[in-house]
Amino acid sequence: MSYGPKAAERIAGKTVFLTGASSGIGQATALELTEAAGGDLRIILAARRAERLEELKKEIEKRHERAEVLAFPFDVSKHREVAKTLDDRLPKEWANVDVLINNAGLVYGSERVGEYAQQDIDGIFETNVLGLISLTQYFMPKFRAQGHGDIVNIGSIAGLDPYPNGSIYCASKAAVRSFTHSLRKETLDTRIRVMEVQPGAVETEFSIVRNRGDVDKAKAVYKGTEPLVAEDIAEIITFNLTRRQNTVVADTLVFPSHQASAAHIYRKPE
Ligand code: NDP
Ligand code: 8X3
Repeated sequence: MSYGPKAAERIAGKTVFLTGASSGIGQATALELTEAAGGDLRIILAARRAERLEELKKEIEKRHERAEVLAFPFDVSKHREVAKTLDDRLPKEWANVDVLINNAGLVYGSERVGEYAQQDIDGIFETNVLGLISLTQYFMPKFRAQGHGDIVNIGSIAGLDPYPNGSIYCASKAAVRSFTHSLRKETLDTRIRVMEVQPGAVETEFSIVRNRGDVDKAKAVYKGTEPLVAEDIAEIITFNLTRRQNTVVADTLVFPSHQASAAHIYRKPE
């Protein structure tokens, strides 16, 4: 896919820190961004599942001899430890990051308020909100010092259009939205670009995690619909990151063509 004549040179040589790289949108973004840079990219793949990261690292290196890839097993939900983990474990030669993609995120269950397990509420907020904030806190002073940096936060239609039985996840994505756009307003006097991408329905492992490993239930969510695939969002993230320095694609709401809001999804009758 071509992102325009200058896209490759705009991303080439950059160092990217990408969370949620072991699956779905993150995995697809790692592949798409490296491709867009013609392989001239340094990318840190962060997620909890180390084997998946190693597999993706091998795949990228097989496709692009020039690419430099660091598999970085990392639990973003341990938000109080983020700064220490990165200081201790991120090799010096990987410390100068140009692009932070806060993509890791999840939801457990579809409960009503009053029925949520505290552990699930904590897990959702620690991953989607507190982890994202801690990573951003960690990189912002570095971005300010180096005079540039791109941050892409993955929000959701759920952050704009809350729905029943999704209160905790919706609230977490509304928090991502507020945090992202406050930060953007704080950086207007810098060359730091802050962007939010808000997908609608994308078929990934997200639904399996939401349905606590029940694959049939996860698949049923998309019955009669044609959801987006991870690569669709990876293309949007890559497009946004390969615009001219003075261009900030601050907000991107992306649906499959038959979806208009969280609840308005056309389903083909059986
Ligand atoms: P996947 O379940 O396929 O991927 C989620 C990724 O997040 C995995 O790589 C997972 O890795 C990582 N992750 C989860 N918890 C942690 C953690 N504690 N520390 C580090 N990494 C973690 O789902 P998607 O690709 O769909 O989700 C990506 C983002 O897109 C999420 O923020 C999600 O909220 C958002 N989104 C998804 C939509 C959809 O319909 N799919 C729609 C709108 C937004 P691991 O388990 O190895 O740690
Ligand atoms: C995931 C999309 O609508 O299931 O963010 O919440 S939705």
